[in-house]
Amino acid sequence: MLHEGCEIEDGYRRPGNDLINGNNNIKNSAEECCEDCRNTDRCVAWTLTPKNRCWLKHTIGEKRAQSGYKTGTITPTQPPPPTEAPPPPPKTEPPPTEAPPPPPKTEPPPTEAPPQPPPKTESPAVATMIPTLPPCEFPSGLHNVAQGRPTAQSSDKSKKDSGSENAVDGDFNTDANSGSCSWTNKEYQPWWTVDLGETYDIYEVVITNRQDCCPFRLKNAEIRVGDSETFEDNPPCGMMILGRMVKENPVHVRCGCETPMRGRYVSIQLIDRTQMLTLCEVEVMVT
Ligand SMILES: [Ca+2]
Repeated sequence: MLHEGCEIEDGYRRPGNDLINGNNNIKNSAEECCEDCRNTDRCVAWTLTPKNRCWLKHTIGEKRAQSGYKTGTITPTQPPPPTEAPPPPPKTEPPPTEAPPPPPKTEPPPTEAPPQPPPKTESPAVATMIPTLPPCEFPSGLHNVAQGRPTAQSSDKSKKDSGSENAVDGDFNTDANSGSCSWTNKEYQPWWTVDLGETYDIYEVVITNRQDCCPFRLKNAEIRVGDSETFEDNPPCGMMILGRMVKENPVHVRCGCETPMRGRYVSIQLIDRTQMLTLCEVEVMVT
């Protein structure tokens, strides 16, 4: 049923992991945006910007007041009952009044396939469930254009040499107390941005993470690239920095392989977390 379960929260937006980039998903109303979310697999929340950009999310972030924005979460509809249930066997005792709902399924049931005959030759490796990026050959001549450019961040950690400019000072020292790393206070969804001065074809962002302590604090970092000074309006570059990525140093986040992302502004933000954001060096690799 149209718009069922679409409760609109006017004057709010909702961060969260993007499923659909709103810059490429214009909707004329909050109802349409919500309906789009309901019709999109894995979508659990949506936000419509004042420019009618409909962002679909696969995680539900904390609601934040912002005028002109509309947001909502999706009320899951009950799965339809089986079309033809077999008649219950006669029982003397009455059936239970309400059966517990079935547990939510994250994956569709496997389709029935006939049993495979034993392979005659060596079978190929079984695909792993861990998402991995296919190999990528970047064009030659990639170079960093972030060094020395103007930066900003959500806050400067007090009593530390913590300025946002430390992340583009060309010093790759990984000790956060060395004065070579940007460092915010512990806060909800801290962010850092750099203005590259002009629009570039961006292939990769390389982050030198702190190594003196706590590299895991970079977990759930989302990078965005685009021409909007309001970084949240720019599309995400690659995947969020998750699990094992924070153990690597530097952390490479691919924005595009054959097709780069274009943008003047690059941002890094911790999503759905209250944490400090520390960046010892950020390189933005362009052709
Ligand atoms: Ca540095």
